[in-house]
Amino acid sequence: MAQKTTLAEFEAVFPKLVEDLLNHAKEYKLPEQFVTWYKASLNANTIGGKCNRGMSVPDSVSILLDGPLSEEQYFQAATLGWMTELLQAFFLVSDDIMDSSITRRGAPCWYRQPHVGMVAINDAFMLESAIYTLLKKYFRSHPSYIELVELFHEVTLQTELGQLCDLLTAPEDKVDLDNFSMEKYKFIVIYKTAYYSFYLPVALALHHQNIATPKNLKQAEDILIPLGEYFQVQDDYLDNFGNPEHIGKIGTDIMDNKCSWLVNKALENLSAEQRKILEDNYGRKEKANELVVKKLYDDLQLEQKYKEYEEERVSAIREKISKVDESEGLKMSVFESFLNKIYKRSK
Ligand code: DMA
Ligand code: MG
Ligand code: MG
Ligand code: MG
Repeated sequence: MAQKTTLAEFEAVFPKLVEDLLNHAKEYKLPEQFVTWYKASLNANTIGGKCNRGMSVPDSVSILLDGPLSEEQYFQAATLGWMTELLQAFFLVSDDIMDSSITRRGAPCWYRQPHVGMVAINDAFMLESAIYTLLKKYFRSHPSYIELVELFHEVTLQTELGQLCDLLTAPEDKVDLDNFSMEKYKFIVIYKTAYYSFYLPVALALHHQNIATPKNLKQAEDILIPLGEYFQVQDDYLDNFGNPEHIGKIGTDIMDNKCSWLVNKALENLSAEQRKILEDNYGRKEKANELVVKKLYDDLQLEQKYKEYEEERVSAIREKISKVDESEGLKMSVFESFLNKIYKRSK
């Protein structure tokens, strides 16, 4: 029987990894003051989230092995999980600067904390480097070492391509609703979110178990990309309809002129008059404009439309999961477990 990890168990691994990273920096004779800074950045930016991505690595490995993990297996799988969380930390620190966000995980975004400012950009790079330091330390002699390195590199590029499209579709100085479409939306979210959040943890688990065959990787991608797309639609829904205290961040998509799921859904359902209202108020920096758009979203019953979308997507994904071919060691429950973590999430 597979065993599910707990957040406490997973978080208990992190201090050892921080120690490894700091020791590595100390080998370069990094002065103590900067070691302290690196430590603060690692802890502030990597800890405190839900760790859905990270915990999915040990959870998936346990499902693949169909049994509880030994201490050594758990440490290895959790270390790979923490690398996905470091990648996430790197993206979030940068994303919050690019999106001019205010809060993250219930605290001011890292770049907005006292004495941090644009040092956050370099901190983001260091969070990324930490992945490769840990990979080398713990997986240098793993038969899939180079595949692991390449996987992180490729998924990073995919995410950056998604972020590029996300940003260029949302110019700060020019609102053009014709620029948005569900087709463009789909591309943006698959790249900026689905690969690193969903494909990566499962691909890591497959490599860890040496069963990352082309067929298994392809099956994983075919399910996890739509799952990741659904996850980002939830994120966009929560940006407007979620409770900031509960989700730990204040939504910025309307003011940021984002090609969000909600604005695309609105565009499918607008009267000419409502389109004019949207044009005049979307992507503006004033709270009053944002409120007009929020009101429009309510008038268009987007909350209801989101709920319909959710049910439709989830049944389609469940259908796909039921068709997984397990002959090369992959298991349907890897995907069921991941889906259950996010279905109807409110944060
Ligand atoms: C998230 O997009 C994508 C990445 C790569 C962090 P987002 O800006 O909607 O995320 P959030 O709502 O968490 O700022
Ligand atoms: Mg953001
Ligand atoms: Mg963003
Ligand atoms: Mg968002």
